[in-house]
Amino acid sequence: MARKARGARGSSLGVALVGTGFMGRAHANAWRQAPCFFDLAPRPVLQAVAGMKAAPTRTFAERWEVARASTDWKGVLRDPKVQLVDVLTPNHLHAPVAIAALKAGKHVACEKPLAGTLEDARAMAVAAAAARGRTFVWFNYRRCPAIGLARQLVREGRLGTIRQVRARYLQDWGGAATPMAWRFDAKLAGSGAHGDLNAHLVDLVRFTTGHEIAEVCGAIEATFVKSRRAGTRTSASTVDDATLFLARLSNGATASFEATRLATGNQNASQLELNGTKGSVRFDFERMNELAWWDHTLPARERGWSRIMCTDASHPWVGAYWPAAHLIGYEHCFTSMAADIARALCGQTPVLPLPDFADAFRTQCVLHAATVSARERRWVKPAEFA
Ligand code: SOE
Repeated sequence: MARKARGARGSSLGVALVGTGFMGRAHANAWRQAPCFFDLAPRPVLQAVAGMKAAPTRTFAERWEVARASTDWKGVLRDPKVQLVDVLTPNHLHAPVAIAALKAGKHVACEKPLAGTLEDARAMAVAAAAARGRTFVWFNYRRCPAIGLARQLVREGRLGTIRQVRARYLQDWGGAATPMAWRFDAKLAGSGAHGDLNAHLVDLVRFTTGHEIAEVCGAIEATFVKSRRAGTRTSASTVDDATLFLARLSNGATASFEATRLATGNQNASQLELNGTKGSVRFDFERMNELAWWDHTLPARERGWSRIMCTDASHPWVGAYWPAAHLIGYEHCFTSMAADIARALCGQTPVLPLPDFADAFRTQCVLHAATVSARERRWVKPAEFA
């Protein structure tokens, strides 16, 4: 049953960040920018940030104008000025922080993947179902205008029936030269490229096509770099560098997924292609302002790929930013998401649907099914784990 959002206090939405790394900066920027570009009442206000070490957390708070810095995230959850807790920690801490925040009556926005493991993700989904607060998961690429347009075209029937989907997320992390970090430790991250990058792809396929992933097969995972420099020592790198799998969608379409951190020559190539009976679309994050569109209903002599600049005010979120063809970037996806979360919390409809813990748990079941498929070499239905 849908629960009514509790909204925010007065005219501001107090936000606490838990985490100060790359995502800490991306989110601090988003919460600050959102009310500048979008008409938001209540306005998000950064009330607190919790980090591991006092001095860098204080520096973070000064730079991003956060009211209070703390090394005690539990204390931050007790702060009455905080209505929403934004969880930006390594993956193994998503569950304890998010569940405690929900129990404290807060709304929670959590970085993707929902968790490092299926068990943690399930506990988060269960806690969310019982909580008064709303939940959100930062699948930020849903908020690329080109992805939004792809979803709209699919829903308007312009692609006809989706028959094939190709999803690839290719990064190059520099192989063994890259030192040890939490993202290479299975105890902290859960998985490597799979949870980090396939999580985005699975979410994007579900979001754009509107179909669930019914079955997974043919999965393969590989760890090529098995140890990394950690200061003067070496440490075992225990996550996958690449994971690939095949799938069948709930409408019978076929899909392929590939996530890798070792694709030399590719930096942040998150790519999606949907082929339907009436048309196709292609997206590549490295050219994020564009959507390629093939209209198969045209006479054969007129068919060809067209490049749509998704920078018109008629494209999702774009009207809030710059005039046509004045490009937007990575950070705008986060800003648009912060604005949509603020809207959702005061009972307004976000521009396009936001993922919550229940939704992200379905994505986590697909990731888990792929891991089981790779390890047991068999077809697996994600619904088995739901
Ligand atoms: C690193 O692989 C990373 O920052 C991911 O964690 C993000 O989710 C992705 O958007 C960009 O790459």
